[in-house]
Amino acid sequence: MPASKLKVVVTRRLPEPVETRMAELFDTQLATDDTPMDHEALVAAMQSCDVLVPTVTDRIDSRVLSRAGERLKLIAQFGAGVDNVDVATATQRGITVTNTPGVLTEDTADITMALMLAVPRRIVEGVKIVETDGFAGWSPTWMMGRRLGGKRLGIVGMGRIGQAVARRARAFGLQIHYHNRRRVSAAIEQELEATYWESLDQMLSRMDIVSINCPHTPATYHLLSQRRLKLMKPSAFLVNTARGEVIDEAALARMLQAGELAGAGLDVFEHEPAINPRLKKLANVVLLPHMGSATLESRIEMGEKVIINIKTFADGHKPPDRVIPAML
Ligand code: 8YV
Repeated sequence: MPASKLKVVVTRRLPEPVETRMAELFDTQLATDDTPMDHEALVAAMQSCDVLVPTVTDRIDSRVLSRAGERLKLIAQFGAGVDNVDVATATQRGITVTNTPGVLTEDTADITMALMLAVPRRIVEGVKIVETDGFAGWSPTWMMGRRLGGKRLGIVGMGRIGQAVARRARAFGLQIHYHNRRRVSAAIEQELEATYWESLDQMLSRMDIVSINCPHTPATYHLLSQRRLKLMKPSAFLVNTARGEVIDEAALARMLQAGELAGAGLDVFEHEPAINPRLKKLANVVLLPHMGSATLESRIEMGEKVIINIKTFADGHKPPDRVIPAML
C-alpha cells in the first residue's frame, strides 16, 4: 500500500515537526489533546488503522490486541521500552512491533547522572533550603553529602544506556561494575574499565551506588526484590531511570524510611503516574516525573525513527527497529 494511504493513529501529542511530517506522509490521525486514550478509545483506534503509534502510557495487552482490527499490521512505539506492549501476542497475530532505540540514550544517561549527583550531594534539599529562606550562612559541618569520586557504581543492564552512564560516571571518578544478561565485549569492558559480575547478588552487596538501566521484561520484574535490596550496603544509593517495575517500590520505600539505604533517585515508578506516598516525604530521595528522554532533540529524533519504521514497512521492507519477542 502506498504510504500516503496508510491510516496511522497517534495516541498522544508529539512534537510539532513530527506531527507535521507524519501528516504529510501518511493518512494520519493525530491526537487532539494530550491525555492517554482509555481502553475503549484504544480499541477503536486499533480497529480503524493500519499503524498505531502508541507510547508508554498505552497498555496494549492481549485483551486489547484480541479486539484489534484485521488491518492493523504495525505498532510503531514512540519510545525505546516496549513493556506496555504484549509483543509476543502482537507477533502471533501478524502485527509487527517497532521501537525507537539509540536516539534517547545520551539524554537518559544525563538524567541518570543528574540523579546520581543530586542524591548523595543533597542538591534538591539545598535548593529547598534556599527557597524557604533557610540559608543562614556557611557552616563547616552543614549539608554534608557523600563524595562520588572513588566509589563503586554497579550498573544493572549494560546496554546502550548503561554504557553511556558508565562513560559519564568514569569522568566523575567512579569505578564501573556491571551485571548484564550477557557479558559485553572485551573491548567495551576495557574502554570502560568495567568489572563484570555474573552474580547480581554479589555485586549489589559491594556497591556504593546502583543504577538500574535494564528494560522491564518478565525476567526483570522486581529484579531488585526486597531480598536483593537488603543485600545493599546501608550507605548505598539507588538510581532508577529504566522502569519502576524493576524495583519492589514498596520495599524500597520502607527501607529508605527505616534508614536501611542511604538514598534513592527515581525517574520511573512501579505504578506510574502514582508514586508511593512514603517516597515523597523523604529528604534523601529525589523524584522526577519520567523525564529521561524529555529533550526536544530526543523527542524529535524518536519521532523520526517512528516515521522511518512506518515508511520502511509501507515500502514492503522490514523496519529497522523491529522488536523480536525472543530478544526480550
Ligand atoms: C519515553 C522511555 O519517553 O523510551 C522509553 O522507553 O522510557 C521514555 O523516555 C517513553 O517511553 C515514551 O513512550
